[in-house]
Amino acid sequence: MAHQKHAKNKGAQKKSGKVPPASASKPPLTPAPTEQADGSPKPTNTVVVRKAVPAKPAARTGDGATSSRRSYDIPDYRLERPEFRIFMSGEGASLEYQIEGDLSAPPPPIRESKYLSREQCIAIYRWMLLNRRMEVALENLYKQGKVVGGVYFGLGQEGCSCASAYALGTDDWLGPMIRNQGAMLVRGFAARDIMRQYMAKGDSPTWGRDASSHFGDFQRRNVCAPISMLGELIGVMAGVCLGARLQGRNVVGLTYVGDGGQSTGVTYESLNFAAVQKLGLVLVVENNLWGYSTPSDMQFCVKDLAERAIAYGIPGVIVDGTDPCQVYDATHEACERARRGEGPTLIEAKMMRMKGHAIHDAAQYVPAKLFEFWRARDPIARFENYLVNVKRWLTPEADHKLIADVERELEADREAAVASPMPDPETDKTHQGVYCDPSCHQIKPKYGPVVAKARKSQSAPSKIAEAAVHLK
Ligand SMILES: Cc1ncc(C[n+]2csc(CCOP(=O)(O)OP(=O)(O)O)c2C)c(N)n1
Ligand SMILES: [Mg+2]
Repeated sequence: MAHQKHAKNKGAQKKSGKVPPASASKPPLTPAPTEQADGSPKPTNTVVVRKAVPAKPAARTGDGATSSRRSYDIPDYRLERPEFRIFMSGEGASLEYQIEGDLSAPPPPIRESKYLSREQCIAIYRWMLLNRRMEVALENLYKQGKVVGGVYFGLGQEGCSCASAYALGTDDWLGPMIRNQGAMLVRGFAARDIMRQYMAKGDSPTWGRDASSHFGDFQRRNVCAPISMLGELIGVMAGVCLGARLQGRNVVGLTYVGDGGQSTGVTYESLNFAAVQKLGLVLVVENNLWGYSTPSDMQFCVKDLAERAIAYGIPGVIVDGTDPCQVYDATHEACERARRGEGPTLIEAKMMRMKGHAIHDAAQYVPAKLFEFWRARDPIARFENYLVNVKRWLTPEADHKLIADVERELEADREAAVASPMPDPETDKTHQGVYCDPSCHQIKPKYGPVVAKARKSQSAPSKIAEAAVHLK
């Protein structure tokens, strides 16, 4: 959400509805008009990911000099743009975060998707339900002492995880982070695999050798395992796209980084590399307002993280991360762009981390009013209302049946996962190795022989050819 970074700008923004220039060096953004006067979605409105390019040079200024100010286009598809800020107050034992702003608005409607059919919307809703129910089951397993290590939750972020992964094609790649367990489900991992992994079972994806969601599947599902060092996965996914291109294909590499993680140096290096090489990276910046106990207002000074796209020279777009239709449309268009070889897209998904960082964190530092505000924007409840009452694509009976089916499936998976054996060091000799050695397996190109040829580009062809040769 476009939370208020500086209280002094507040009045100006409210009046004009536009973001005022923060300083002479920061060009003003011009959000695209996306809604009707009453805030409801325009039926014909489409999510168009536009490149953050400078608009025409500004007209002459009054004193006769030509202004060198440029403006950039960052589409913002949300149907509400909450304005508030979180700040620290008090000292010593009474130090706390407080919130300032209007939190009284009713939750916005779901924006109609330009691409999703009735069946696809229901499929995403089902994934979101499974995502949530699985995390509830994991919390209970943890409390029963069955989980080895911690548990991470994506509560409130299910729409973002599931709808973004749903936009991928079979040939595309996913690089999820710890909160994207919904994306893992959509990509074909069963809930029982994820639960086994958390319990370090012998038949879990890593045979009990690694914790939480640190597993992937290069062979069948095209999933890179999450990397805990924040931002590192972006470079890996850029590498996946580059590797595929050298084998003659443009694939999508969808990955995620948080509002905290995007501050790392490697995020800049990787995204810049992907931009220069026009790799098919789709980066969802999950701005869930907190990085551990640091609010985003104390993490960065730009108003919206999508603005960072301008500096990379790639398209940036803002969506409501609690609205699966917005997330899907923006990701879908970014994927199409990636497959056409046009390069990366940065999607900022604004939402709220509705639990602590992990299960050990009660998130008492979060102002209660903020939780209340976002609870009313629960992605599952709002999408359910959209499907049942707005679109009437699900009857209440069909909805109850779908929920019961998900619960039944989940319960069967939970039982199977609990019944799985722990690894046995005596008998499990084939799975002892943590690292591969040269005799372990052959690493082969996935798509075919490496073809070193210059990428088509209007700008700097010699530089690009050089890069391709160098990387060969
Ligand atoms: C490079 C790096 N620095 C610090 C950490 C420790 N750390 C793990 S998660 C986290 C907070 C992440 O916040 P954010 O990126 O906003 O993601 P969220 O947890 O909100 O999804 C931190 C600081 C890390 N894993 N890697
Ligand atoms: Mg965060």
